[in-house]
Amino acid sequence: MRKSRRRTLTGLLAVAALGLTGLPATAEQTTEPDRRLSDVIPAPAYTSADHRADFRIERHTSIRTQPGSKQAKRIGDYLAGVLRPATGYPLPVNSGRGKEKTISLVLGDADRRAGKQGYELDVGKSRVTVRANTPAGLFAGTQTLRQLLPANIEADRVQRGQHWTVPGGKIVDYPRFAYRGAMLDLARHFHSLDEIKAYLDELAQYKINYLHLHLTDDQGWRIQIDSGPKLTTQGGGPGTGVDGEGPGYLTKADYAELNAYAAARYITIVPEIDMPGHTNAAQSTYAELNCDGVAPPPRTDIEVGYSSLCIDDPLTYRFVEDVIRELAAMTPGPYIHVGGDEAHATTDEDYRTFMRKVIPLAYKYGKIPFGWNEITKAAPPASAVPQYWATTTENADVAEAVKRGNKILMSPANKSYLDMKYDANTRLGLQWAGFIEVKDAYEWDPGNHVTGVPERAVLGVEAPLWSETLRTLDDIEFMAFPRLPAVAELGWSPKASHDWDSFSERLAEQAPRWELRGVDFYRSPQIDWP
Ligand code: NGO
Repeated sequence: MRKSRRRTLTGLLAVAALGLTGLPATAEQTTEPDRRLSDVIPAPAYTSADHRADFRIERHTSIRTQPGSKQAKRIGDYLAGVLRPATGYPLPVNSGRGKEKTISLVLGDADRRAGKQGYELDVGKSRVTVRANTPAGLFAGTQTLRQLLPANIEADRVQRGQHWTVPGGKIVDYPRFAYRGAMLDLARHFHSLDEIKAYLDELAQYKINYLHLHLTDDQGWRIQIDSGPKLTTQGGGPGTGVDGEGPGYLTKADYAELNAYAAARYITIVPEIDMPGHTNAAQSTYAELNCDGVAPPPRTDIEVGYSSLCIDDPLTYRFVEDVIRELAAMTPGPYIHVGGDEAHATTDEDYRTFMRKVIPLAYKYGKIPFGWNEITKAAPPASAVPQYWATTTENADVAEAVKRGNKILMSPANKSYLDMKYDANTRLGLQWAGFIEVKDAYEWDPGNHVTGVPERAVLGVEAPLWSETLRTLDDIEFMAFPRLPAVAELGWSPKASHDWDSFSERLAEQAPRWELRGVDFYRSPQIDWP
């Protein structure tokens, strides 16, 4: 039904453009299909429409935020910043006269179901109220409001003649899983501060609340560590990265800036130092990190599984502790990822020895460790988070970890890896875990994917993006969109709302928004794009 509505309107637009209707030239912009409260990604938990209560943002609309709350004010400013360019309206925050139509951002007393991350959105004729128990919930609610406006709201210039209507009614919304993540690999190719910020801007709109940064690997070391200055100047310097084309690193100041930028979008950074394998960048920089004391040459190929820190050498643990101490000190979030994947050059016994020394170091510096699912072999404490990246739906070690109380982060490579090619013709990406079309990324259930890992044992979902084949922000965007919103919906929306037809229609409506924001994306043949 909705498709035919869109087609009719497209026809109307074409006629209007030809000037055959006698409508003023600007009228074509006002004929965008009405949006519905449920036309949002991720799908809201509960909506109830009231067609007589549509709200229209007008020249004199103002934004009011919870008195006394700096965070609410900051969210109001962020929202105003999003709405001003296309509307051209002043949208004052907390300085209107009080009689005008308002968008109110209220903290406290939200519906109990909203919990710590959800919100209530009430749209009436003269007021929109977003209400939440926490600033994170309030921010999430404003992201919904953004998507409820016509796509042109994303334009960076005033859209004359456009009516800025929000559909009337009520939403109560909250996430299925507490953790909804994306991951970016800075080691294979460094991505600049501005590129990471641009990615954060997009993630925030889909209620992603964690960004995991893969900071070190065989090909490069991308985070400043004062106790090992050559890690970045040499290990992240000129010639590093796949094909020697991805040099660069984050200074501590960059990293602080990034954390603040993420925090303003209610996103927490999870930094990863991969070990005991994937360590060639460090070992080719500091010879003493090798058992034989000889530094191997730097690597710019994409082989995996050949490097290992020297498990029996106390110096290894002094190095690791220095790194974890410094990283913990500069990381405001609760987590540090210690890697642990593909340690094929380390025996199982050595792997356990290593992890049993390293995991406590994370706790020692006040952080909860994450590790790729191999970490379950070392039986980490129940609060540690194994990240499932395997392509199988059976994994005895992970099922055992669940019995011991660990919650699992789900990012199966054959479902949620954004670096897998869409199909055989995709010019970027890898294919070791198979092709992943949008529908493949959407059609799986994180709460029932691995035997022995039921919904209650799932912390959330993550969509990792490895950078072996990526260079630019366009490359990142092309692989992330439209699959990232699919994973975001799996992480946020109630299982009962899961529906490919609905999702694919809502996804199609994101396209004009991406175009207006200059976000590159893959025009999957599975979607009926406008
Ligand atoms: C694997 C491997 C990474 C690769 C990635 C490419 C994990 C956890 N380890 O995922 O080193 O970059 O695949 O898809």
